[in-house]
Amino acid sequence: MDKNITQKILESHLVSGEMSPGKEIAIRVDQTLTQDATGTMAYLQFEAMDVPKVKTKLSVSYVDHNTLQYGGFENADDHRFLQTLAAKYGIYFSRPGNGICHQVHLERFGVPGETMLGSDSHTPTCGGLGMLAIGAGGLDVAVAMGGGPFNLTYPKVVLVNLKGKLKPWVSAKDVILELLRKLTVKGGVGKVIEYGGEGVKNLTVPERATITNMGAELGATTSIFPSDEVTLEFLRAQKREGDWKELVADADAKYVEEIKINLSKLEPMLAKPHSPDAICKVSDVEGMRVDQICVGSCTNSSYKDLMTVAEIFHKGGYKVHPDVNLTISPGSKQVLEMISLNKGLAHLIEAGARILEATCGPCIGNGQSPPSKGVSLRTFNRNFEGRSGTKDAQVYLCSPEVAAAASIYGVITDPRKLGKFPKVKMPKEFLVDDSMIIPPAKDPSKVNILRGPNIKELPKAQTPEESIKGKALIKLGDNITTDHITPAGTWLKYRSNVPKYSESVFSAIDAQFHEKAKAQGGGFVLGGENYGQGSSREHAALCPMYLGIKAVIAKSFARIHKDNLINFGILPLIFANAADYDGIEQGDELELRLDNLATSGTLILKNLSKSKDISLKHGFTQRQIEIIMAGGLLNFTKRAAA
Ligand code: MIC
Ligand code: SF4
Repeated sequence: MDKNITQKILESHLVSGEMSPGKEIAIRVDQTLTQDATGTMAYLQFEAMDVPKVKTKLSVSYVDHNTLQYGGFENADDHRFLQTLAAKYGIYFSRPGNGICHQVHLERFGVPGETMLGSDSHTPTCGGLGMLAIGAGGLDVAVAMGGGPFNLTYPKVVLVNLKGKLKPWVSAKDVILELLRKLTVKGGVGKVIEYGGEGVKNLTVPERATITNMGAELGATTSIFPSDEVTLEFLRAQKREGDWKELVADADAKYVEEIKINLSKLEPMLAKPHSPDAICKVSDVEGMRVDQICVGSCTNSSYKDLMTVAEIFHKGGYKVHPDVNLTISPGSKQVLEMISLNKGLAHLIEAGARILEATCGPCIGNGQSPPSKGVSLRTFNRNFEGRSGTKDAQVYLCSPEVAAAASIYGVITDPRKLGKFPKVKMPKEFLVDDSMIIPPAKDPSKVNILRGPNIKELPKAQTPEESIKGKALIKLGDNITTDHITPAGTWLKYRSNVPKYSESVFSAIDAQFHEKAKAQGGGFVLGGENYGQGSSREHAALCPMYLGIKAVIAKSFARIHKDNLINFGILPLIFANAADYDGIEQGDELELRLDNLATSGTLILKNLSKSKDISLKHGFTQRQIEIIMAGGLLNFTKRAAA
């Protein structure tokens, strides 16, 4: 039978389960990736498993999120913990300053045909190389490092058939914005987005990676490109041609759906506030005043992205408009070093750009919060309300080309007006220097793991009672993000301090939420469609668990967050009839009985305040039920090992 790329990789990594859409399968994980904001928790959990050394082919721990290390010792302590722990347990450590995990992993580690699990939702970036790279909660990654398989729902595979070639001033970002326009932020749930067609060869690996990176915003399990001659060229330029193998779909491979995109017909686009799928053409909002422009993030911080901006300024002799702040965050040390050696960096500085470190930076609200009601144009992947650190900021997402044009004119401008496009060629050779990646210790017994006072004990999940009673503590609408649940920005430094971080839960919606939840001894959360979209941060489950939340009842869930809730023993339940969402008000007293959890897919929720019974579905597999009954995945894994 002819197979698509996803089937080929899943089949060669299958540990158990039936390869049929909707069924649960378990796969072997070749590589793992963590970053500092999710990593401390993932490694505390890994330690709790008592495994002397990671069992993967390769595991890398990156520090790229909290590199400012401001306002106290917390981040620096966490980073020291991560570095010493990596040395002890056989993990490579990418030092702060070496770059954003996804960009560095693409450059230095991703391997076509292999699988990767990363504790960051944009792990699919390496799909640009033909790798099956999936984002997950830290606990799932910890289990994979301990040699356990990763469980997932066998995905529906969608073909995005590309033809033609991007026109000057139109870029890879516009391809993924077009898909977001077509599919929306929940259009990819349960799916792998596989790219094919004759247009694929016209996209470089970093361009493919821009597209697979932002497939996370579709809610997709992952996205993947074939591994072809272009992939080989990229790996050769990274001095890694030995990692290449060809991987393409068979001629008659089947897909559940096919979406056609003609690259030649695309035009520059933007995502409007406050959602990555609020797509419009640049021409629709042309002339709008802009306060801030940020180029970078794991979506658009490659050599080509930054050189394109540098060349636009340099060739045209332009300066940054006096009313605009332009910041540049390179994706990696490799990118930063290369653009400094070829004068691209000098051209950016000359134009008036502000150069930041090779990290996530403003993308996660670490600095560069826009002014009140400010308009910020970002080459990033998320523009959720408040994520920038300024609640009333209007954040738009766009390509580096659109960002450059607006930086010059101070208003949103169609970049095609700038005339001749300064095409940047891919380097024949990248500058390879892995000295900021520290290999694990030769003698782990000599390594002491250093822990600062910010690292608090892991809270333990409780096994559920047969009957759960409590109030509907909060009622929320559709598309609630993990940034709403556990915000980042100034809270980021408490990622290894769950008691403190729990004070942030829903703080932008209800500042008293955490006190209320604690005072009531926990309760229920009500959500609409696509609850928990966005990041992989397991804190969005762990902190509510700490506050006593027992179940989240919603119309539908985002994949990673649903898994995280189960991993921490919180029940993600779905209204059997979406209209029943209207039958519960915030403050209603509810009762949920779990007696028949294992025997029936339906549970009855009693709304005691309204004397009404509501049917809920769960769709849990036997394994998920056992995890919940064990009080979370950590207990479940320890029991299984014993
Ligand atoms: C994000 O972009 O939201 C993050 C910060 O990278 C998160 C991970 C985290 O919350 O630490 C993600 O995308 O998973
Ligand atoms: Fe970092 Fe932003 Fe990418 Fe998240 S989306 S990994 S914060 S650059």
